[in-house]
Formats: sequence, structure tokens, C-alpha cells
Amino acid sequence: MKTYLYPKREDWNQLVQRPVQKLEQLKAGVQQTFDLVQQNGDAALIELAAKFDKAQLQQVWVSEAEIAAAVPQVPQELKDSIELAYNNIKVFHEAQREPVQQVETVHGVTCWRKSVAIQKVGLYIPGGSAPLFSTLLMLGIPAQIAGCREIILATPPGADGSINATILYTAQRLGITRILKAGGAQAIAALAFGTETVPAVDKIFGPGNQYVTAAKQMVTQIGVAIDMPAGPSEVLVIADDSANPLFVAADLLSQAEHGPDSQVVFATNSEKQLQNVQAAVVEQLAQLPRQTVAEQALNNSLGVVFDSLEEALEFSNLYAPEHLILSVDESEILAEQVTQAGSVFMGHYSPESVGDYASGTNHTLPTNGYARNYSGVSLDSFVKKITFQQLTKEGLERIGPAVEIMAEAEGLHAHKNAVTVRLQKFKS
Ligand code: HSO
Ligand code: ZN
Repeated sequence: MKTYLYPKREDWNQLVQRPVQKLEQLKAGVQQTFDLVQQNGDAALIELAAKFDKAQLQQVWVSEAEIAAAVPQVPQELKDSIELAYNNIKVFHEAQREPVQQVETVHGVTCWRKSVAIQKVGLYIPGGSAPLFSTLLMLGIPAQIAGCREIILATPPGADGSINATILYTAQRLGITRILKAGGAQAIAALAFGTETVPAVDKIFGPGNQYVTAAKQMVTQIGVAIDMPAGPSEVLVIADDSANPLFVAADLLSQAEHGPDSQVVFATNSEKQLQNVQAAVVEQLAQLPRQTVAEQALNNSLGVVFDSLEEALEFSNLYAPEHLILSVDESEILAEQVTQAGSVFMGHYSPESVGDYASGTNHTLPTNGYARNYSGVSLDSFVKKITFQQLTKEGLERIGPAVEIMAEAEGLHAHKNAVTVRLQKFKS
């Protein structure tokens, strides 16, 4: 962890920079993958699974038998824990439903807005060293609540051609049966363009490596929506002397273990606390199975001492972290001042891990400073809001003349006419 004592404000912009993602360089390779999938469909997916995942696939879809075989492999206590998380995530996201509100703007002019599900969605879940079945809960639950007609899950197969049992179990729990054995840019291509068996979807969700991220960005150019621009995971912890350094170190490491490029920032008003936390990090790091990953992440992470907690929070707002933990006694006061963060964890007993798994909030959040202008995934991410309006004769008589005048002023006579022909008819 690089440490900075009382950095001058003019240096803050430098400190909040994330390492640049080199997506441009990947795009040519991703395009080749796109071409292959567009030309050869499922056969390309099978070929690329052999190349990238070392898996020999007979077919690209998970069979019912595979799902049935996975269910008993998941230990009961894990099933129970998934159930707890499922219920909390469901309750929190169900509360995000917006009731339809009819507004009569003028007597006889009624307008309303209705959320309608995005019909076909693709959920990408990465494989690799940590198969994130929790991410499947975070995406699958709001997709179900929204009422998406078609939910396609794509996830890479292991070298034996199988999909992680807990991912299959979670999918089954969610009622998702269409599971595509594909990872990387080829999965995104299949979801975006479709193949002979994969329907092209309207929106693609989920985290992934740089190839997946580049591919997701590229398919937005053909009109496929994506959840958000993604980058490596981040946490910023603000703590004062009221915090337990063991807790803070554990929180920092929980994010550092995600990947070597994860971003971890510790901000405090106490030099002593910085030292304590650093010592605790060293101690806990030595015990972690993913020590090498976390160590690399910590190497490009920051520990910064500010004059006050308020200043630390200002810095956090500039950084716009994916996760912000306020490890202070009076976290409510600081939380009020948060203007840029994906998700905020308040007080000493709210570790980020609870939000990652089970408290109910969504863990798919904006990284890389996008918390400035993006929200995390929610029920809204799976719907479009369609507006409706209905006017009575009286309603049109009331606002029609204003529309005629405005249309005339814009030189749009056909617009004016659409009102005029009706108003004339009323008179005759
Ligand atoms: N912290 C991750 C989500 C996650 N953590 C999944 C554990 N599993 C999002 O930044
Ligand atoms: Zn996490």
C-alpha cells in the first residue's frame, strides 16, 4: 500500500486515477471472435470453448440431466445460505417496483408511465478461480421480478465441459433453464448476435475479464444495451480512531482478493490508525488462500491521511468508489455528505461482504469512477419505462391552441394540423 500524508488538494486528481484499461488493443481480437460466431454460430462456440476453455463440448446448452445432477452436490448449509440471500435480495428489489401513477396535468389530459420488462436479457457469469454464483442471484432475481420473457445465462465451461454445480443450483433455484456453455467475447457475441440456437438478447449484464468488457462495449454499437461500463472492483474505507483496525484490514483485503487489479483505498484522519491498519493487513494477508492475488492488488493501493474526516469524505467523493465503508461512530453524519459512490456501508458492523452476498442490495455496481454518473444494477435495469397519455375532447380543447402556436413557431405545420383538424371537427 502506498501511503500519503496530508496530500495537497491539487494532487488529489492524480491520486484518484485508476490504472488505464487497455481495451482498445483488445478490440481487433474481439472482432475476430465476433466474426467467427456470426459466421459459424454454435460450431464457433464449440471451437472457441476448445481453444480458450480446453473443453470438448458436444453441445453448447446445459442439459436437464446436468442440472439435476448438480443439485445434490451443493451442501445443505450452502443451499440454506443461498435461500437467505435470495429472500433478502428479492424483498429489497421487489420494493423497487413503481406503482403506475396517473397524473392529470390539465383537466382532460392524463399521462402515466409504466415499467415494462426488457424482453430478452443475457446474464454473463464468469468462471475461473471464483465462480460467482452470488452475481447470478444479483442479476437473476431482478430479471425475474421485472418479468423478462427470456433469460439466457452464459458462463464458461471447465476443462471437463461442465459448469460449476453451485452456479447450476442457483440457476435452477431462480428458474433459469437456458444455460449456455460459453465464456469470454464469444459468449457476448452469441448473446448479442444470436446463433441458430441462441436468441439475440436486448441487454447484457454481468462482470467479466477485459475481453468480456471490450466485447460488451462493442455490442452497444449495434444497439444492444449493457448494464454499465465495467472495471476492476474497488473499495474505499474511511476510518478514524473509533474503528477496529482488524475490521478495517479485513474489509480492505476482502476487496483486494477479487483480482490483482482490484483497487483498495484507505482514508483516515489518524496517522496512528493508518499504521495499525497496515500492520493488521500484513498479518491477515499471510493467512489468506488468495494471498498472491490480494498482495498484487495492495501494491497499487493507497493509504491516505487527511486533516479531518470531512476532507477524507471529499476525497472519496472525487474518487467515486464502487463501495464506500464508513468505519466511524457517527457514520450518519458522513453518509449525508456522500455525493459519489456505488454503495455505502455505514458504521462498524456493516462489512462490504454482507452487501456482496446477503443483505439485499445489489452488488453489481459502477466501478472506475462511473459512480459519478451511473447507478448500480436494480429492478430499473431490467425494465423500460413507457409513457402513455389519453386526452378527452375537453383536454384537447384546453391545450390544443398552445400546441398550434408552438408548432407554428417551429415552422412545423403538419404538427399544428394534427390539432387543428380535430378542433375544427369539434366545432362543426
Ligand atoms: N465485490 C464484488 C461482488 C462479489 N463479491 C461477488 C463476492 N462475490 C463486486 O464488486
Ligand atoms: Zn466482493
